[in-house]
Amino acid sequence: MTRAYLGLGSNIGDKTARLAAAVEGLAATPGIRVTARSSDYRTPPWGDTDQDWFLNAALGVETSLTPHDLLDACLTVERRLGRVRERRWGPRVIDIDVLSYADAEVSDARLVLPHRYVRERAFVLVPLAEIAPDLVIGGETVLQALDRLDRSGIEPV
Ligand code: PH2
Ligand code: MG
Ligand code: MG
Repeated sequence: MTRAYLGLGSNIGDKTARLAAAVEGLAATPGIRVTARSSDYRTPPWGDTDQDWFLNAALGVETSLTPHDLLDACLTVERRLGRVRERRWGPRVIDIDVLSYADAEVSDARLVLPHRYVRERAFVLVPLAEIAPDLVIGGETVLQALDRLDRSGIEPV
């Protein structure tokens, strides 16, 4: 079993229900055991700021899946919850990103691990810091990376 971390986000419709359903869907997937779940955080939209606020959360999982199979499991749950891929960084009913997978370094057309932007985004690191403050990503801990970021407007709900 390998420890991995996932980032969840939603900014359309019933965000709380979407995150809960995503956690349930992941937990019901063979080869994935959810071992930690952060609170849900209300976060200002990042990147494309002309959209509704997001609800974000982080999960710790133990998995027997490969990194790419874990990604596919996340995409399957997204699709089941009605995700339609539209504009990059735009609104979405559910987004499930693989943030890290043990010490794996992956970089191909489908998957980059650790996640390309994990250390630059407070909406990812604030929830992650709740469940894994000392997790090392890119040579620094989650808390160290978070120290550099503006976390204003991010509140647990
Ligand atoms: N996801 C994005 C783009 N912007 N902003 C917040 N606050 N939370 C997100 O999950 C998010 C975002 C694309 O994945
Ligand atoms: Mg995604
Ligand atoms: Mg994302």
